[in-house]
Amino acid sequence: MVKAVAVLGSSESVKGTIFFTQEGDGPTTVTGSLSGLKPGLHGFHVHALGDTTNGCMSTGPHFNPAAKEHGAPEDENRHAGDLGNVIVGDDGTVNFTIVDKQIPLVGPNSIIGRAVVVHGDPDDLGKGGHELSKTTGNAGGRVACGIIGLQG
Ligand SMILES: [Cu+2]
Ligand SMILES: [Zn+2]
Repeated sequence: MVKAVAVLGSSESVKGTIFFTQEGDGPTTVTGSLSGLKPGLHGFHVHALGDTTNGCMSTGPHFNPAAKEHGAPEDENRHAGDLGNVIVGDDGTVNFTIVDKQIPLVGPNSIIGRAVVVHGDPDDLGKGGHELSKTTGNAGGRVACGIIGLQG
């Protein structure tokens, strides 16, 4: 079992911790808790770079090793990093579990050393008809991020 973790923080008092586990070459299970967000849907992605020298802005675009378009987690045509939305409750917190096959912790497309990003707005999953729908899901600003690192 390979394990990883990302600790999220930001200037906007958003906080959270995201855990990743993968058994063999099976899917990766993502278990997270976030707080300090506005209620409702927030885009949640793996971005390509684990670089926070300029905050979440320097984490690059969505992780996209197969050069596809932005989409929903269940779509065939999606970025590997497209994990959809998390749904924040009225208290500003969310606890969630995502199981996904395109974000391995080992191998050439490993997400170790990349970043998870939480957005200020809903991800339209590529279907919003906005000029940004097919690249970012028009999910708004990057309100929190964390670098995905190996865990013992
Ligand atoms: Cu994103
Ligand atoms: Zn995407």
